[in-house]
Amino acid sequence: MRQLTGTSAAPRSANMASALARQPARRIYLDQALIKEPYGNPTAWHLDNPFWAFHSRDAISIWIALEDATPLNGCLSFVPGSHRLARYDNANIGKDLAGLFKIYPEMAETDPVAVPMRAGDCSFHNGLTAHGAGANMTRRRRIAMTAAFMPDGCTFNGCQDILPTAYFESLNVGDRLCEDTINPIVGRA
Ligand SMILES: O=C(O)CCC(=O)C(=O)O
Repeated sequence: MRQLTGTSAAPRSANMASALARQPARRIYLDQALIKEPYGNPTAWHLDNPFWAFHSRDAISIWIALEDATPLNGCLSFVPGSHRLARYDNANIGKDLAGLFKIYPEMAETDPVAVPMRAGDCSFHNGLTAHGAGANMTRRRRIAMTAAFMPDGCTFNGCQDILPTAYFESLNVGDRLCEDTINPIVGRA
């Protein structure tokens, strides 16, 4: 479940995201807990931004390990450079782990990189970077959280995703997503 809790934004990480993407200002788009239960399934390869209510080649996700994340309990893996190959076509996060590579066979030419983390570590990835997570083969939950940062000035693409229904229904495709109570500015370069 994706949840919008804009006021819990972490300004320091948003500032880092702005600096990484060389964007003058950045809004929070979503945050959510990511709990992989004991013996939980893998997370299929996917891109983040095509699920969202705006399209941008400069959106950034942060993933924060709240417990150690290891290859055994389902740390993230990434395909380096895949954001340069991505369009906005995406695969579902379902049982077909490799569905994304049927859409983008060229991404499968690069070896993925697993990124184990200690609790408190984080990674940033472009919203068009191919990533997934392994199964949790352990007896304990793997607990993480993520937030998505949207460059200021992005426009609504017609997809509701996590937008509250009343706000979604007030929008027309092409409107700027600049409602500060929903997507506050949380970082400046
Ligand atoms: O934490 C996970 O298992 C996967 C998270 C992920 O891929 C995402 O939030 O886009």
